[in-house]
Amino acid sequence: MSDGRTLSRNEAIKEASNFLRGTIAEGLGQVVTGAISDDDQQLTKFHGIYLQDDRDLRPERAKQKMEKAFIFMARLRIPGGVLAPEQWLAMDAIAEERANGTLRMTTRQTIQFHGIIKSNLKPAIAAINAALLDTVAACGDVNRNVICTPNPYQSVLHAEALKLADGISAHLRPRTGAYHEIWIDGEKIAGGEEEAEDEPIYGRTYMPRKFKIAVAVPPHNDVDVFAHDLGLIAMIENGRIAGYNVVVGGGMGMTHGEPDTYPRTGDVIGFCTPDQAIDIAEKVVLVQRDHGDRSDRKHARLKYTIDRNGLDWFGDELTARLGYALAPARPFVFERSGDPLGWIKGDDGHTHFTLFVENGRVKGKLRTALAAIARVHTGKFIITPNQNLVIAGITPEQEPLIRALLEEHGLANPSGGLRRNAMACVALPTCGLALAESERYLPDLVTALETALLENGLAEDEITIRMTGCPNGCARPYLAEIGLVGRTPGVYNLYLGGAFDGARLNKLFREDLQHDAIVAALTPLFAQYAKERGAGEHFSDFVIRAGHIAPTRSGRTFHDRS
Ligand code: SRM
Ligand code: SF4
Repeated sequence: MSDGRTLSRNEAIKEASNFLRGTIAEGLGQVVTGAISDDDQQLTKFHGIYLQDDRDLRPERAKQKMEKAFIFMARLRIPGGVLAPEQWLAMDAIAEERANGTLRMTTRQTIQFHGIIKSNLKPAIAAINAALLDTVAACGDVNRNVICTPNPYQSVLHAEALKLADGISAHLRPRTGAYHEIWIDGEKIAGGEEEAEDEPIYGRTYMPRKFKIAVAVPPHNDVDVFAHDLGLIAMIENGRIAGYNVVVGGGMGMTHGEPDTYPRTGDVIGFCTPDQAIDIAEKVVLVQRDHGDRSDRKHARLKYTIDRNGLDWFGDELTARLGYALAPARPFVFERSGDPLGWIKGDDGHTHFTLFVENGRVKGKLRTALAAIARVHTGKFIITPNQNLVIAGITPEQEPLIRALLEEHGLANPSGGLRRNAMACVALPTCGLALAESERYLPDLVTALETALLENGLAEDEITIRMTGCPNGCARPYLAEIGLVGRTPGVYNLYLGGAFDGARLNKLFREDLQHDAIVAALTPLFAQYAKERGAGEHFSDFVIRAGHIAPTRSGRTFHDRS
């Protein structure tokens, strides 16, 4: 869809790229610079790779008239976040040998490596390939890592949901041979799908913009299903997945000062049987491929395609491509977003431990501890969509050993309901789009807020808080009860009223706050909440009931402040 308007520059880059090759291979060989060309920077995203620079070093490098401290970020594709312990160990080694010594678990259940210098990039990707993993389509205008309620070992229902996530991921994976040609020198990944020099689903210019899919298993909305272009909510009836409710048109990103950009919660449009789900994913992708805005990347996501044309139009387009209509949506209840932390027992008698990892950053002692567990663990490591880690499938025989290792390394979930539900995006120093700190600041802000919570007897209350360094929404801040979005260094907008179950967006409460002002704005609300809340009433529902903020009922009314 371009309506005669000029296509965006990225469309030309994709078209001319020969299925995502561009001049990446040549650029990697150029030793005079740590960077690659502008056009290739757009193309490497489809291979899961970003050119970044260490922004902490920018002033000093500029003073010395040196080129920026260029580094690459590489993001894995791990549908459902499931890794074998050996794969974890392999990633741990890559972090040490080829990146900045950290593993960064993301809000889409995968791992990012930061700080890879150019000469380390190919060896890093080759090592990822050797561990039977890849970075294909982890970024770029394609279907991204498919996320799924973590822990397929919890029950057969969870396992079935993961199978669907895997199936969708494989079905929508780009078919170009460019990835293996460039990074693995033509070698094919063991067990990988056949490559073909055609893109039967995407075509030469792929999607207008990124596309995201999540599979949820109620009562946990731990994937934030309403934040996705396409969400599938498992409908459990008589102990089995009878099918999935289909949700379309969710997304988070917006731009400060541009009200025609906004976060949006997806709409539930119907129900499908399990065997229809992959077909539905493909056809939703095709509608967006053909009707998404290819002129203005700020309006190119499915949420805008739907708001521009209407939900009925979208339903008709989908039905026409499917050749059948979706059944009416079925009732469902979500109890919460985020991760329930700690120990649970699965249906098969195995136990699972969900460990809180502050902002998903695995480094130092935590890295050492997790590697020690990976060396003896016989189950899986599962990254959650909330940057945490499940040590899953622990046998009764192994449980004492894993418990001992957790204790020996001091790995326990933190006290504090706010901290346990806190999430921050990466932001500085690697993210080129960051306007303010996020990962490096949120822990301190939570500490400051904990004082007010403790004074009001709310220390262990579960309240969600999410921060991002810019309005793109990478930690899904607009679905948090307390959302903080960076404006400029040290300055944030404060959003309130996002539902605890992730079904309602929040709304702007105060603009341009610095640290003390954020604490000052929230402290009286905590005090009033402690005194006046109803039984079981969440903080966000309370601030709406008490009249502090209006509820946001749709993406289009997100910016209305009445
Ligand atoms: Fe994101 C761009 C990090 C999840 C919306 N995101 C970026 C980039 C690549 C910056 C860039 O384009 O130069 C960030 C890299 C920072 C760094 O140094 O690592 C980045 N996004 C992240 C991660 C690592 C945040 C985290 O702390 O975990 C998440 C990686 C997910 C993954 O593994 O695939 C991450 N990003 C998200 C999410 C949440 C989600 O997908 O559930 C969103 C909001 C949902 C959505 O897409 O609507 C999100 N990221 C964006 C956007 C805005 C998109 C939009 O429609 O407006 C951008 C900017 C862009 O695409 O132009 C962006
Ligand atoms: Fe970077 Fe903004 Fe995403 Fe944070 S929200 S990682 S600052 S793009």
